[in-house]
Amino acid sequence: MARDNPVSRRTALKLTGAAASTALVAGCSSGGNGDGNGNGNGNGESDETFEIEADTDIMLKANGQSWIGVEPSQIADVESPTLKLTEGASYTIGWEQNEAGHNIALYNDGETYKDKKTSVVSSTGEGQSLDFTAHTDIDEYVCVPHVDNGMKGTIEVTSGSSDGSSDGSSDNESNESSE
Ligand SMILES: [Cu+2]
Repeated sequence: MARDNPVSRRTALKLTGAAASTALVAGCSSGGNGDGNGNGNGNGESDETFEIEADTDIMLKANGQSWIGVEPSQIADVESPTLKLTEGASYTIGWEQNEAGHNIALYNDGETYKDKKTSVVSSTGEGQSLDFTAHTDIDEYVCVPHVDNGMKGTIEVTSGSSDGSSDGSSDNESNESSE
C-alpha cells in the first residue's frame, strides 16, 4: 500500500534525484575523495581514468599477474588503473618489486617505447622505475613477461597547452589527503 501513497512516491523521486546529483559530482571529481575508492578487488580493469599531475611518481605493485596502483593516492588499490597524462610532462612510473619475475615497460603499439623498460627481476627488492616524458605514442604500461596475462594498464596522453605549463589549473582537487 505504501507504494500507492503519493507522498512516499514523491519522496522516493526526490531521493533518487539527490542520489543522482551526488553521483554526478563524484564522477566529476574523479575519485579524489580521501581514502581510496574501494574497487580493484579482482575483477579486471577499472573503467575509470585517473588524471595524473606532471612530475608525479606513479607507483604500482605486482599482484600475481596484474598491477595494483599504490601512488598517487587516487590510484591506490585500483587494479591496472588507466592513467591520463599530459603530453610533454615528466613522470616516473615504477613498481615496488614485491614479487620476483616481473619488470615494467612502456609500450607503443605492443612494442617497447624508446627502450623504456627495466630488466625482469629474479627476486624481490627495492623497486624499479622509469623516468619518461609523456608522448602520445605511449599507450600502455606493462610487465613484459605477463602482458598477455593482464599485467598491463592503459596510458592516455593528451596534449596540454603547448607552452609546457598546463598543470595546476585543472579540476583535480584533493589528492593530498593524508598518509
Ligand atoms: Cu609480470
